[in-house]
Amino acid sequence: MIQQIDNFIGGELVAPAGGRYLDNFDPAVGRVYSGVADSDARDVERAVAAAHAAFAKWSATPADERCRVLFRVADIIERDLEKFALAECVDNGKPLTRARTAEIPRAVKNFRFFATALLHERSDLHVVDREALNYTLRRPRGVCGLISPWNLPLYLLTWKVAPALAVGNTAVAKPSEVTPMTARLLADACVEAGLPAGVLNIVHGSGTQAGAALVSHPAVTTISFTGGTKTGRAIAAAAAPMFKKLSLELGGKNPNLVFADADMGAAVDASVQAAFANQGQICLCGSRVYVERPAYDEFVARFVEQTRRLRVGDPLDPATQQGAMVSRVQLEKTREYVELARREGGRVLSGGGPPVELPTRCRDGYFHQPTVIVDLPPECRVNQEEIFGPVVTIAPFENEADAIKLANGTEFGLSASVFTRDVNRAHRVADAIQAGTVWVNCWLLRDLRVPFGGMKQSGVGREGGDEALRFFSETKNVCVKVG
Ligand code: TXE
Repeated sequence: MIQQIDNFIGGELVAPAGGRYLDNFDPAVGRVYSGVADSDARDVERAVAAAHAAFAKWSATPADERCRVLFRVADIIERDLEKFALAECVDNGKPLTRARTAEIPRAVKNFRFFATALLHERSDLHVVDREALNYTLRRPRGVCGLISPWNLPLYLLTWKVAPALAVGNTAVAKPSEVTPMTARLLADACVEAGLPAGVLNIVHGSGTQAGAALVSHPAVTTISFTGGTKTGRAIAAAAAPMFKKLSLELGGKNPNLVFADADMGAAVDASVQAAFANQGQICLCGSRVYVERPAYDEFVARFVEQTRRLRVGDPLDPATQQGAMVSRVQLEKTREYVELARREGGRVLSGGGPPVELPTRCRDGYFHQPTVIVDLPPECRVNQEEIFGPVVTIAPFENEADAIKLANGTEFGLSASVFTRDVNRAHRVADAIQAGTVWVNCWLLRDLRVPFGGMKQSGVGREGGDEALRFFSETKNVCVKVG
């Protein structure tokens, strides 16, 4: 009998109203290893009612007590790090080492950061001559709907849960149906930490059924979503007529610009990381690399050599650097894009198909080699659409203006990296790139204090730091006449 993952509603594990479960696959072996509640509007109704009932008390709980509870949740995840890391690895296919050293510790940090950030919040006071005082109150918004994807399952879920709860909201979370296991463990951590029943509820199931019911529920005031741009569009359309407060973190097609004066070794290291970390399944991955012409040949040779050395294998093996892709759908999508690249005139310099050697256990897993493609024009589909797999394209550019034009030449605007030793150019180019985050001589150095989000079709709104606390708060001005 495989484990069935139930919903977490009102502090208890509850079977879905319809009694149905979706298959949950271990992508490294290509087999079902658990079932996940296939919830519908009835389950969402129940979860929203529990969140609604818990709101008055939780929002009135002193901030330092809320902070203490969230800290306890962080401590429990940290204590059980191995259990969480294994769950994320088996659900998602990512190397266990990555889950253990990056994703789960970052989820712990989310809870600690937002719990303490709350204690440092300031409020504004504006004085109008001797006539009036205006002060600004920030209050929790009520029940928040938190919808998260499968690529960084616990990190992106807690990135929403922690600030929403810290501010005093209650929440109904809908994790990705493809990777539900860490959310299931989070429910246990919340109970053990003493989080009052109903403050966090977790409803599992498909996006079109459970997710859509959450978005359209009239008692859910606020929706925070991370996922694909197409889904974001559907959610925005459903939420807009109800005037819900909305944050959308969507896809990316992020450029890496490497100027000829850059430290080539560092640029190659960071660009390989940016292209293939988490099998290329991070919205911030640098999937289009542009290199200044004089450095192009050297960069490509070093990049390909380093890519070939990446070890693809069993995610449980500590030596593995590239695990399995999350699902058969994602694997097929990646294969189709590689075929498309060939038809569009691209030359595959490395990878391009399944790995040659895999342990027997992983024979039916969803693996794809890290793949490097050159000779594709900037406007082709492979250079315009988000693949979300281990595929990178490299092309030359002639000068700074050309580099900026290429960087900005897609409908996305999530992040970018610039590699140069010229500090003036670094600032100039960073300013000209249309992206929510620009890294200079690095990739994915994250600071939870800074605003995070995308321009153009990469999203609406900003999360992170104060922005998150403000997003999950209602703002009210009180004007008091003096004298
Ligand atoms: O994302 P979805 P998927 C991108 C990436 C990937 C594509 C699809 O390009 O290939 O999205 O991946 C829920 N109403 N990113 O299918 O469908 C869904 O159940 C309400 C980028 O996983 O957007 C899940 O919980 N909810 C990304 C969540 O939305 C709905 C990370 C995300 O699912 C819904 C992951 C609906 N109508 C994928 N439909 C990033 N930017 O980090 C789905 N959902």
